[in-house]
Order: sequence, then C-alpha cells, then structure tokens
Amino acid sequence: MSLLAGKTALVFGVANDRSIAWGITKAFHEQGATIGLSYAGEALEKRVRPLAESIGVTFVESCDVAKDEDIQAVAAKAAATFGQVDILVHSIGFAKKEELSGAYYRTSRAGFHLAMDISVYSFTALAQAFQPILRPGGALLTLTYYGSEKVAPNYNVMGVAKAALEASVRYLAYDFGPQNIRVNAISAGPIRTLAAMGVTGFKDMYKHFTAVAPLQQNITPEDIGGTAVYLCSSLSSKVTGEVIYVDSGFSIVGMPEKME
Ligand code: NAD
Ligand code: 0WE
Repeated sequence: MSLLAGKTALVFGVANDRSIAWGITKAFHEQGATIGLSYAGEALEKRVRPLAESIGVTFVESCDVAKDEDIQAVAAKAAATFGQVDILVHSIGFAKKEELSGAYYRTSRAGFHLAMDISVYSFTALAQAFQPILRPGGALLTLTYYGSEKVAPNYNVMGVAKAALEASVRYLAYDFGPQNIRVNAISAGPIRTLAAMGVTGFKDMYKHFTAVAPLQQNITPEDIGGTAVYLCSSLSSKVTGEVIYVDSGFSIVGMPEKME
C-alpha cells in the first residue's frame, strides 16, 4: 500500500533515531512520500544527515523555530525545491529543565514565555509561513501529551503549553478548513526519547503506565508513525481539529485496579 504516494511531507523535530519525528518519517517513507527534514540547529546536523541519507532524503535544513527568519528561509527553500507541500509535521517541544520539576506555581515569566514560544507558537508560525504553498487535501500534524488535560507531576509549564497547543489545533483547523487542509494532533503516551531522558520520575512513570494502560504496553515512535500516516493521508479525509490518543488506552482509565 502506498498511502502517501505523490505527497510531499516536511517533518520538523528529528534529533536522533529515537525521536518521534523519526518514527513518523520512517512510516511516511514506507508509504511512498517525498520527505524533507528540518532540525533545530547546526549542532544536530551530524545526527540528522546520516538518518536522512539512510532513506534517500536530500532536503535537510536547519531551522530554529524561535527565529522568524529561519522559518521564512525553510519555507522559501521548500517552495524552490518542491513547489507545493502536502504535509507538515511539528514534533517540537521545549521548556527549561528547571521548570520541569517542583511546583508549577514557581514557573518564571521567562520560562513560561520560552515554553510557549517553542512548544506552541512555533506550530502557528509554521502554518503561517507555509500557508501559501500548502496543497489542498494536505494536513498539518503536531504532538501533544495528556499533561495538557490532567496534572502530570513535574510536567508543569509544558502541560499548560500543550493545552494551548491543542487549542491552536482547533483554531488552525477552522482557518485552514476552507482550503481543504486538515489540522490534528496525536497525544502520545510516554516514550523514551531525548526529551524524556533525565526527566524527574520518568522511569517510574514509564512502569506505572504499563500497569494502568489497558493494552499493558509502552508506546514506540513506530506506533505514532502509523497514526500519523492515517492523519496525513486520505484515510482520515474528514477528520480535522482532533486530538487522537496513541496511549495504549491509558487516558480512558479513571481508577487503577491496583497500585504498585
Ligand atoms: P525529541 O527530543 O526527539 O524531539 C524534540 C525535538 O524538538 C528535537 O528534535 C529538538 O531539536 C526540537 N526542538 C527543540 N527546540 C527547538 C527549536 N528552538 N527549534 C527547532 N526544533 C527544536 O523528543 P520527542 O519525545 O520525540 O518529542 C517530540 C514531540 O513529542 C514534542 O512535542 C513532545 O512534547 C511530544 N511528546 C513526547 C512524548 C514522550 O514521552 N517522549 C509524549 C507525548 C508528546
Ligand atoms: O513533552 C514531553 C517532553 C517535554 C520536554 C522535556 C525536556 C527535558 C529536557 C520539554 N523540554 C525539556 N527540556 C529539557 O531541558 N514529554 C511528554 C515527555 C515528558 O516530559 C516530562 C514528562 C513526560 C511524560 C517532564 C515531566 C514529567 C513528565
């Protein structure tokens, strides 16, 4: 099956081979998409370029989403290389490490702004910059987490940012609907990626997750890739403004059977 044949996808947020963005990229590649990759800054190039080469991707561009000029530059390069783009994946989030432990009320003004800028505004900024070259029938996709809805201890300002990101998905879906461009989010269960390493209590949470989730299995970037293919292909042609959970069912459980 080639669900994405003839489609061009730009994926933002590959840091290494454990990144959710890389799981999505591999799934898109398997479905015949033409792919472009964008990474956060020159320091990551030595990791991202070999990954890109392993699947024959030649469009590999640095873009710090905190910089409007970087975003404008990738959009211009994408226009020159591909003409139009069908799919944009935003798999980016960041907060200062010190904001991700302790009490949420201690969040600094600067820490709040940074988390909102990188984790929320950047999705809107990409939508804005790529709007002129998005092909009707296309799709925008971002990644979120359950800490937007319920308190996940230590997730703190990222939880507030993800709530705003999910609201952005709905507003963007409304704006882009008339262009026949769909906008959705995947809410992923915990995955051991770079962004999850060194997070206070991640190991315990990872174990607790399989004890509570109906499917009793942890989530992989490949699991996310499958749902990303669905959300960016015509299989989901009338689905927009949604947050789809890929979490082994964790979020439907209101009362764990046993505490361990
Ligand atoms: P990751 O570290 O592999 O990916 C995060 C990416 O954000 C990195 O590639 C990093 O370079 C990029 N980034 C950070 N600041 C940037 C900037 N200024 N400009 C451009 N890129 C920047 O980790 P991941 O877990 O794959 O995270 C991807 C997305 O998935 C994030 O939005 C994260 O919040 C979300 N998510 C992760 C989990 C999890 O448990 N790992 C669960 C649910 C949602
Ligand atoms: O969205 C995320 C990762 C968010 C994240 C992680 C870091 C760690 C390193 C954002 N910024 C940074 N900045 C750093 O310096 N997840 C869903 C994974 C995650 O992160 C948590 C979690 C979970 C789950 C942080 C605290 C509690 C739970």
